[in-house]
Amino acid sequence: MAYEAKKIEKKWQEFWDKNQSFEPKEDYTLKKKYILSMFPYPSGRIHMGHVRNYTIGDALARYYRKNGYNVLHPIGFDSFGMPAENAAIKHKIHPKTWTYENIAYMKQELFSLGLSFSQKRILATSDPLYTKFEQEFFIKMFEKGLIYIKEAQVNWCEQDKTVLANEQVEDGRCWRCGHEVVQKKMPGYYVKITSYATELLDGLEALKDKWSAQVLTMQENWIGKSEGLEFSLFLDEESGMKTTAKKIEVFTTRADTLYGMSYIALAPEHEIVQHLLDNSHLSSEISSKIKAMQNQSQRERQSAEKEGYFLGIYAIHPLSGKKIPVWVANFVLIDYGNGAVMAVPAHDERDFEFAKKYNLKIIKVIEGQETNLNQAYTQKSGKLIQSAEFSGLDCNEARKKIMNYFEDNNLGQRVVNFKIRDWGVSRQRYWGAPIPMVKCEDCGIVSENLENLPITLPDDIEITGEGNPLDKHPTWKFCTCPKCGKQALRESDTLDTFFQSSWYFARFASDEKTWEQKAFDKKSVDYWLNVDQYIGGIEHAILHLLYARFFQKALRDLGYLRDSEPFCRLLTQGMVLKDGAKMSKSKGNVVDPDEIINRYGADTARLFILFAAPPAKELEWNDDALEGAYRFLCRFYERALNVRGKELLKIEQNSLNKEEKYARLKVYEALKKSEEVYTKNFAFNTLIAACMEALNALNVCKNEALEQEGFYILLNILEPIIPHICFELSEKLFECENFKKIELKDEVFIKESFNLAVSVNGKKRAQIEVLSEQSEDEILQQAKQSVKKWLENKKIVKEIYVKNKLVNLVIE
Ligand code: ANZ
Ligand code: ZN
Repeated sequence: MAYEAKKIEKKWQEFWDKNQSFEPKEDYTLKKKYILSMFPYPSGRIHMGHVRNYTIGDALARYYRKNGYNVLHPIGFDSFGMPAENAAIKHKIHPKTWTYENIAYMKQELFSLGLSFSQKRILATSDPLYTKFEQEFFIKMFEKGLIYIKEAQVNWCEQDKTVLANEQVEDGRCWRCGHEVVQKKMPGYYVKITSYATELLDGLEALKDKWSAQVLTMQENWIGKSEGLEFSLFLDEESGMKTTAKKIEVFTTRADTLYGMSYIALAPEHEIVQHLLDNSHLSSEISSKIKAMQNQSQRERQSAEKEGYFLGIYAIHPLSGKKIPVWVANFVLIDYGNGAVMAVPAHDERDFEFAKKYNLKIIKVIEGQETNLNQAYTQKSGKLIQSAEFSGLDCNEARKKIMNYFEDNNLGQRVVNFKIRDWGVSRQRYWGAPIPMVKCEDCGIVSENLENLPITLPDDIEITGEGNPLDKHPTWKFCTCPKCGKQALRESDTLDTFFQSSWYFARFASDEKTWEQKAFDKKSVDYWLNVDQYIGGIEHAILHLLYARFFQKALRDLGYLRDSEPFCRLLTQGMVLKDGAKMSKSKGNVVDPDEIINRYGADTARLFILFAAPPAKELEWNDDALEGAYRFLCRFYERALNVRGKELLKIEQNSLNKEEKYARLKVYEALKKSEEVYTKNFAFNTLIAACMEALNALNVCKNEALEQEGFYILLNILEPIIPHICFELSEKLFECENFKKIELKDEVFIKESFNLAVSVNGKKRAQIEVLSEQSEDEILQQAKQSVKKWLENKKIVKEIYVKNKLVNLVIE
């Protein structure tokens, strides 16, 4: 009987379907595992990256289910977003139609892979029911001050005609379409992620060894905690006349370099600069140069040469009392610290470059190795010089002393700054969750009443790609004020789609029978959360994974959830490559999973993907290896069908010969490895290799009882990876539809050993103990080691090994 993948896979998929084999149980006393692979965007078809992501998750879910856990393994669709609108423009199809057609197709694709997802908890984030609770969270966060409106410079993508969050700008370009991002001043809603900055940072500690170090570092850098001193410099009297401000506040992480300050640099948007511009205190030439700087994006400024202008004013050094010139400079950021820098060219590279260009003083205050000043000495070691009473101190000690001095004398204070910025969530798009806010002439900005939720999208819409279709809709935005009942205007912006993906894992954890009534059913989310194992791409290291961590904490503080971290363990899978490049439509190097499944079957696709590389590493596509995986399954199937007897025969370990013991050992080694692979290191490739080895060993000894036991165990180990064929064979061989857990037998692992005499030139010099499965090479190595002193400076001319008896080494 040949291996008919199609037939077998159809049969078992129907069986699982009919038996609802993968639904989570409602018994909350059972030990649980929540296994989640990041949900897909419904772009139309699944790709190999999805196959990899979901196969890894499925293997884990099946493993735990088989081992007696109550397993939650859900799937959904991240279904709002721009591609649906682009499709609408291109193909004249409604975004909703396009999205839900894609979902239907991809669902069928996913289930054809034999993925053990719950069927009852499938959701799409564009479902009105999902929007309803999302809007509820928005309103609760708004009321709590966790969401606010501000007019600010935003990243604007001309191509997509929408605002982008900082996290969505990659190298100055739109993360989605690659178009250059420009700066634009616009009002919008912001999520106060910064109020959780400390907790988001501190929480990383507990994730060590559970999340990849790379992701942890990326989050740490993005949050960007920085401790230093904030202090004021007063303007001298003459300068003070020119501007209403009397002082400049600066932030420094290097208080030890205070005596090396030789100029102050202000951001072009700094209020003092603005005041000088507005009151014509600067020459027209300099004014226009500064205005040009203001119009540049942060990105342009960073890549441009350092540029700045003396503002004609001076500040007083707080310790020395010296006059310090104040400049405007393009490298100072307005939204970091105080938008002003005490510049120390001797010890900071940027300040140095600027000072060289404009011939400003360079005052060395830390003794470094080098004597000349061709570059800044930026190391945090050395003794202070030219620093009044602090001279002679080690710079690290001096930093503390100087900060203490400032605090003791009310000159300044220690502060902590973060690089992370609040998350702008307003998008001028149609296919998104409407922001549930209303503008009333009398009441101002008011949130919708909860009983009016969800605020849904109108279906009759024209999408042209220009402007926001919701804003242009003839009637949609006209509503009544939830507070006073007067005519009012609905907010026409929709939410960033990352808002939806920030809480879907928690929605999955809630019993679907309560989905209509509430965001979360407390009992079920407390049981299922947090996610025990999350699996997804490294590209989400900051965006999604940071937002989700924030949401978890915010929803905890709103009383919805209990835990502080959403994802207990995180596995970031590597990319799928072909010909060395990431598989992508634009490169034209994609392999369609449907084709593989049609040609070889889902089990072949699954086996190949888990065998080709460890999950965290990149996976290079290889047609031969795919073919190889298929041939292996054919052989495996045919061999298995030779096994006789439905009841496992008893095996007497002592009665086995050497080959048989070896084969049994290989089977049990694979079994032992399986636990470590499924629960700890996910090295599926090595587990599959161990199973192949065991099969080969069984083949050699041809012992019926051993083969029977061997297949029983191997089917058990491999079921999470190649489920259809394993279910089919265990039904055929053992009449079981489920796999019992098999205990490791110690006696199998007792390795047989024997003694060997080791002679040099025929004279016995040592005796060694070797294991029966050791190779001749290994035995000879061990023998030579045991008679090392007789071999010193000698050349071995002959090595004789008499199996199980002796080794003789002949030397010159
Ligand atoms: C004096 C100094 C001397 C500094 C020195 C550094 C080295 P992190 O660590 O990233 O927080 N700075 C402060 N505000 C700034 C702004 N708005 N735009 C650009 N630069 C700004 O960086 C803190 C340092 O960056 C601060 O410490 C300040 O320069 C600069 F040898 O002060 B430092
Ligand atoms: Zn009103």
